[in-house]
Amino acid sequence: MAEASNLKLSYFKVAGGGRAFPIRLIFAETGTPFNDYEFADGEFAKLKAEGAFTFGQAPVLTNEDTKWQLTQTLAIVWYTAEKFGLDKFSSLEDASLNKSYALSVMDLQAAIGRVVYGGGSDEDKAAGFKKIADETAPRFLAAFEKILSGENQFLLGDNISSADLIVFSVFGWMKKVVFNDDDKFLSAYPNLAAFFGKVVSRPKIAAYLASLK
Ligand SMILES: N[C@@H](CCC(=O)N[C@@H](CS)C(=O)NCC(=O)O)C(=O)O
Repeated sequence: MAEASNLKLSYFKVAGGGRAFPIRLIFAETGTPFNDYEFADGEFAKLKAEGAFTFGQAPVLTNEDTKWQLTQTLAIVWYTAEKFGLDKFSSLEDASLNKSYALSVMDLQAAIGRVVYGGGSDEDKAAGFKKIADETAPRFLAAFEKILSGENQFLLGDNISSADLIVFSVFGWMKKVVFNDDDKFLSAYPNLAAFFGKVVSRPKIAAYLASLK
């Protein structure tokens, strides 16, 4: 097991884990214990009004001893992945690609989020999801398919890194909300389909996913 942690991850209770999901996957994959805290109803608004959060948003990672606090999903992803030994790159170029892939797939997440949380009518949402399925998603799927076309097991080589877990999280969410939880959207992307299989069959990830059922 990795170094014991006094870290608390605070987030909303949302189906699928939302922005906290890739962070939870990093704790799982690195075998790092942490305080996985979900706000009770109304608690976030109360704490936010009291100024408990640096930027008034969640997820928030807090060191329970020092009260050091970190916000922004990707900042938390990169901090935990580096601190607990998941992200170990032999070059600045790979370390930078790791961030580039994560930032890129978060653009896809933002596009989906605008449809899901944008407040449009059911018709607006259906049109938004169709545009994502027909135009936005294929652009990202094709890009990651190409990145995975070589001999590498994962996006940055044969070791899993935080970019893999972010891509896995966002595509998993997209599958649920845009593609009716159907794997068919991967049929034209064999490398990505194989990549998904490799992520879910990692023992600690598999155990974590099983614990959610
Ligand atoms: N870019 C930020 C966005 C964080 C964000 O939008 N958090 C939402 C929940 S998903 C939130 O805290 N909403 C409540 C609020 O803004 O009052 C990140 O990735 O952490």
